[in-house]
Amino acid sequence: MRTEQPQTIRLTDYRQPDYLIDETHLTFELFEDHALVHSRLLMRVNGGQGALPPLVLHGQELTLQSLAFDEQPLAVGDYQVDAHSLTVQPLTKSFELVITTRIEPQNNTALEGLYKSGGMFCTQCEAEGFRKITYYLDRPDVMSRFTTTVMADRGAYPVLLSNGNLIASGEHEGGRHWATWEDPFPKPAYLFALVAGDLYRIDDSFTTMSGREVELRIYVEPENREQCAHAMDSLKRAMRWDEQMYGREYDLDIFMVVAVNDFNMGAMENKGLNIFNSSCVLAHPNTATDMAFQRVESVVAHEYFHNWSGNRVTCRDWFQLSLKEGFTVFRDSEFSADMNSRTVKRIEDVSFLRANQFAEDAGPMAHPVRPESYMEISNFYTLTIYEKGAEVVRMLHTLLGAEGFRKGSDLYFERHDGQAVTCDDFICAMEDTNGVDLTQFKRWYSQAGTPQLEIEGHYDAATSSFHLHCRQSCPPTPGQTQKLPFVIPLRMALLDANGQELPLYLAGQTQSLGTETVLAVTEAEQVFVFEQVSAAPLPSLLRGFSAPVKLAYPYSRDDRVFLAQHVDQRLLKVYRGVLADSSLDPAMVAEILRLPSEAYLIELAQQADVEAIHKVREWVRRELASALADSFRAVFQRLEEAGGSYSASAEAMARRSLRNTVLGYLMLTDSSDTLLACVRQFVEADNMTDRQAALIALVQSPHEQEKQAALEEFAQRWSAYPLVMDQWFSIQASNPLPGGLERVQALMTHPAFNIRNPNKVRALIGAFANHNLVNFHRTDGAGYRFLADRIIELNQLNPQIASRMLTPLTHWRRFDTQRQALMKTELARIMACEALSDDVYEVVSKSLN
Ligand code: 0A1
Ligand code: ZN
Repeated sequence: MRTEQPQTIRLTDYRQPDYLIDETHLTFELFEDHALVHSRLLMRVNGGQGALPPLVLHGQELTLQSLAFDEQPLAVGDYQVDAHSLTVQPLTKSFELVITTRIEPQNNTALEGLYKSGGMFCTQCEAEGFRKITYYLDRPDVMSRFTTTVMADRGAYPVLLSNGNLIASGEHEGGRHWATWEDPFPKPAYLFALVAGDLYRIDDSFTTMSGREVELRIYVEPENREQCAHAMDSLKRAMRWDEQMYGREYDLDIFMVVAVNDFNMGAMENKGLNIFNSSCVLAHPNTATDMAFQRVESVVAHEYFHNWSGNRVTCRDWFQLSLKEGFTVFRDSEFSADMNSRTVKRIEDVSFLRANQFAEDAGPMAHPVRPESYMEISNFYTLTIYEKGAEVVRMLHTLLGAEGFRKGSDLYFERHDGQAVTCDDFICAMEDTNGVDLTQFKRWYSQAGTPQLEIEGHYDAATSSFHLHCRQSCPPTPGQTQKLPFVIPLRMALLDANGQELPLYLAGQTQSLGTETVLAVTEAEQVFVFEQVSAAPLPSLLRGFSAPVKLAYPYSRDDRVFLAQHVDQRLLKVYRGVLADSSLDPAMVAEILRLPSEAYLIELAQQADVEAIHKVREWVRRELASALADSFRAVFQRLEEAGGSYSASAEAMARRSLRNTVLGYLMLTDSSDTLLACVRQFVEADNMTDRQAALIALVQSPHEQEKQAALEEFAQRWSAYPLVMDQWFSIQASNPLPGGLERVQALMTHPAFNIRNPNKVRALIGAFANHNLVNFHRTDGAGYRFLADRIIELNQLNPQIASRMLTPLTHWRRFDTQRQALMKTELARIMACEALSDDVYEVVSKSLN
């Protein structure tokens, strides 16, 4: 057990920095067994009269080689160094500090700071990785102009990149070369980036709305050169969209994207030099599924959008993380909605939020969109900050309307360009442009937990009025027992017996609100009275999921079927009708056929019975499969005929989505024809979406021979493609058939598996613990023990990934007492480890509390 606790950082302790850094000049000498970082900082005291405060620079895992103040080398007694900082006493208000540190990128398995991914050097500095490169004021409110020189062996590292524009380059003796990059925009250190490697470059260009020409470059390892077209295309569409929808233009002459195989997250928005997990760049129909194509599109857009929401206007401190992340996720999801089917995108986002963010909000790590404290900031790149944060921005958009929202965002960007600001500043810009008071709305930023909204409707025939009684509450979360009412935008309509929307007249208002409106629920209890309602209506509530709440309305079963489709009475009939209607969007039909995920059903339950949930869900799937078999066959046939050869269009993706959903159902019926069709699809598919869908259906089927043959064939054919092998691992890890743990343990020794690669960890260990619930929650606790062992191993190698893998164990309160005990035993075992990282310590200690 570690003896000393990590420090807790609190929002209320925020203070302005004592010193500022006007210019940062870096020189990197890269070698195989170490790197030297020379840093020259032009600094000055931040305001303040009187005595100069000591200068405390952040620094971690650095070997200090030399330190000079205004060209005077400092002797050992002139400064103090500990594990986290370097302290010196400045004697003048402004000064130049020159520091040389030595680091070992080749031994950096945490993938934070400067590290090696395969044969390439790269960086990841958000949130606090820069301090592992050199001593610095590593906080987002210290913004500086950077100039960076990279020196390395020309043969092994022909490409040398950093932020901004290339201003000079040249040769050194001994086969080495160098390049100097200058970034004209002041930025915090977390947006710094450097890349050195042997990379292939794909070029394109973009003309901005003011007519400037921007060079676009994607750098990848040479074998991936054919897989970049979709990312480049997405980038150009994102650039155009941000001009059209937000009036935001790109600001440098060059925009670069680099794909790396070893990366803790999806991607990083470093100024002018985005670094991506290769899984979020590479996409070719032969190797990537339609889902992967959509992910590439949205992540490329997300990182690009950060250039304004994050870089030009950045965060004052890390408590404001959602300021950039919530806003940027909202922006990227609107972009995806505009590029694809808006409805399908919304359903996907909402399902994901409900299954995962709601669980986070109900667990031991629950925190507000603006947290109040943390031990390790890396633990706060959460679904609450990103997805719930985006819902909060979406609610503002709903309440202010598209135009009001746009005016607010224009003012926000204009007022705060070049600044490091807070969520309050964002809200203030919205208030100032729209003349509204959002004080109560801001509780979404300060109160954690998922609000409950209970609504009852009463019709009064005597007065032709309909009363909507709304009651809101929010469960307690760690550190917050009492909650005040939120502002909940409730988009709603009233339907008559034919499913027609009725005109809405709120009591006391003379004008009709039209047939759909957004009510603001602001009180703990509140009644809305609608008049001129001639018969008892059926309310349609929380349309478009207008607020991230749990809605309870005592709908009858009939009401629900009616809401899904106005005419039919029974679910099967609804499904049959939907399947027969070839005019419907196939992607939408696929969504309708998708049952709620096991994770969502567990989230809904007070105490979840994992086996019962799995069995009942499987039983429903089988029942649907046999009752609707004819309809499914007809659809499968119809879509095959419509199919033709591969296309990447939205329509073709929608068809594949429905056809493969239907194939999944058909494979649950005992039909040899279907088995043949599935094997044929696996063998003959001209794209990865269809091939993978067939493989999943085979793997989850009882047909051992066909399954093994397909798995082997797949592994042989794609062994040279790491991202395809990730799919192969993940399909097997998610297979709910008995023996799941043993299969995963065997795969750990497969030559393509590597615990140092985060994508592999997610594909095998993550998929098992998060998507194979019956096997993970085995009653003998072996699933938990396996996960805890891997976390202990990862804690040494990569604390961020170790900590992320902990999530399923932290939800122990959801399960029966026997499982709770087993899960807690594993958490306690992890807690007892020596040398526990801050990352793992924070999550384990909070979940055992
Ligand atoms: N800002 C990035 C996410 C990111 C955060 C941390 C990282 O390393 C620990 C890497 C990326 C984004 O939102 O895309
Ligand atoms: Zn982001």
